[in-house]
Amino acid sequence: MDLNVKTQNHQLVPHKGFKLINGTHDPDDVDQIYNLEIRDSDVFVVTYPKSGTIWMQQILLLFEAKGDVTAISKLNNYSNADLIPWIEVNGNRQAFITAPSPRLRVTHLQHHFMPAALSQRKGKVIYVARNPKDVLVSYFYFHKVANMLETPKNFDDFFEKFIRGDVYGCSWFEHIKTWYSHKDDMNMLFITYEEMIQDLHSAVQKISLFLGKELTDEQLANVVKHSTFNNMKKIPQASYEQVPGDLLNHNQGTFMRKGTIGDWKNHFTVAQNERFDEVFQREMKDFALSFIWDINDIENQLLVS
Ligand code: PPS
Repeated sequence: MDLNVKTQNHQLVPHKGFKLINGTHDPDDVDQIYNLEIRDSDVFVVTYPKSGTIWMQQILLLFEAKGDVTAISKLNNYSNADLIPWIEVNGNRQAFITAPSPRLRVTHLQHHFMPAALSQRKGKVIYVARNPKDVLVSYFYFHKVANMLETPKNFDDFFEKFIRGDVYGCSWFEHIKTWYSHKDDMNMLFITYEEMIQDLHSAVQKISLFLGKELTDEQLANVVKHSTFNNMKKIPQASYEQVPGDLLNHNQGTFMRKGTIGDWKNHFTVAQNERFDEVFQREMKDFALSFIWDINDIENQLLVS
């Protein structure tokens, strides 16, 4: 999420079935994204917040640098988010028009705002999805850290807000269902955070194939090495460490927080979990997608295979 725009209040502004952040997004500008001309080399990473955006940004930057992490570290910017900007943030749409190829961008926007040309199979889209229970927990902590988001009263209150979709990104369920329903209209790779945790090497290989990247085995191995959680945590650009304290309250936590699967178990009460499952079943009943809910699921899967 873009942290470089200082906002005076944390108001979410309803706009065409979505919510924009006052001061960070300009509704008129966001509306014009739909008409952008798209080049075949354009790549949009689409995520619901806290689903692994910065992770994918790091992987794409490493592809461009052929796995050379020093090339990224030398770039004199706040963070990966500046190097692969958010298309919806004030000023970024205009810059996109004349930017040199390849134009790599990220977005949390819903599908209906995005360039119509994507649905004519121009450019590429990578949708990263994450188990919504872990998204909720990650988003709760991020609200405490990020200046432009309202500090949550407590976890219970935030839980209800997330379920209602009363957060930036709106309903997790609507986001994933809408985007997924358009996956065959566009050149889209749909990938999950959990499969990246499970086998980062295979995931990176899959992304590289999708983007038509020609990397040697050694370069690919370097992309993997420098996009692990522990290594990214050490790189200031990848961990938002350089973002000034008035935008990101570093005393309240870190952007690269835990980077794991199943942290929801440390936060949800039994009642909250039952309620979440109920909503999940209702919302996702016609949607054939399964998530790894617990790190032990991976171990069980490995035992079975
Ligand atoms: S944002 O603010 O929406 O752009 O956040 P986003 O980058 O989408 O998500 C942040 C969470 O992704 C975790 N992360 C990673 N996990 C595992 N491996 C790697 N390499 C990695 N990089 C980022 C990050 O720690 C946040 O999740 P939580 O659960 O809070 O740790």
